[in-house]
Amino acid sequence: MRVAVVGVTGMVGQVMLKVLAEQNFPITTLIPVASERSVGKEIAFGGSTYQVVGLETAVEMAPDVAIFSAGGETSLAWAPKFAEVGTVVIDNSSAWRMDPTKKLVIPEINGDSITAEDKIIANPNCSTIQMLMALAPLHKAYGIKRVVVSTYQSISGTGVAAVNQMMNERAGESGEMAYPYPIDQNCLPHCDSFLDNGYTKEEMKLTNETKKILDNNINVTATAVRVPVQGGHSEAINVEFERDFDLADVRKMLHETEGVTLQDSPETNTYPMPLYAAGKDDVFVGRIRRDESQANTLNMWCVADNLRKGAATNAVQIAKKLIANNILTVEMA
Ligand code: 11C
Repeated sequence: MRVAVVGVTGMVGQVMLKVLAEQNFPITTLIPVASERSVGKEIAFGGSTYQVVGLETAVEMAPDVAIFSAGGETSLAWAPKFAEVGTVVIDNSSAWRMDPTKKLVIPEINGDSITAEDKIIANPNCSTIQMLMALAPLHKAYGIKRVVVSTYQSISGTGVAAVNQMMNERAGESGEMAYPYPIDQNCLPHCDSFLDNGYTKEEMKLTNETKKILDNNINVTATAVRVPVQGGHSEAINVEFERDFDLADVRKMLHETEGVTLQDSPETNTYPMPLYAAGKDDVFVGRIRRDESQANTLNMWCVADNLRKGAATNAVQIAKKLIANNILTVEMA
């Protein structure tokens, strides 16, 4: 399979290469794609070296799959050009997520909805993916009415400029600011830009993407906060169900969910933390307890590597789903 990775030099692009290699994705040719200033750079992958090409060249090569992590504008302009030459595009940006003609996919939840007609497939936002991995099995069992979520999002979600800002602050040096304020020793209740309703785009992604992926009847209200953690997003999730639940059943269900790891033993201080989720593909869930202030309501804590299951891993899993469901066929040597 000929696979283009668009935005290969970025943070998500680099993790994408790692995940493609780890998951033994059947690549015959890698097409690393980046902006003009990176064209010609060499990328090592799977024992071979590949030269970075520009978008136009990549379209001419008509890859089987193109995984985009190059920002919304690039996706809007270029994904349709790849689709026209028959490439299936898996897009990490927010450009196509809420387009009613495009599928928004977490493979474990709605991966089987993809058909051969879907030429541009959207990867959800990182904070939505990890929350829904934890909520999907519980929705099936008890029916979710409403979710109140507060996020604690790492700076790698913003990109390399934010990592540089925090490292400069820690070193006592000045430099380019990715945020309007210092991030080290601080928390910014501000992820992505503000909207007219007073929420941020990041907060509304949690609301709108949940409705599109899981159930349009679920109401979500969110507060998204940037914290001085380099990698891994955490979420405090309060969820109200239609029906009552048993805590032991909830734990069992999450324990048995593929892609979810239960870490929930207060007696041994066992709970998920971003430091230990780094480099892992699973979503970690713990601190599961009944909300004693309201009927049929649960509190939990959920952590994942935002560049892995929140971005690269989910995208590669979508590509694998296309193969498993015979939407893309791998030619045997
Ligand atoms: C963050 N979730 O952590 C963002 C990063 O809509 O794909 C990804 C933004 C997006 O700030």
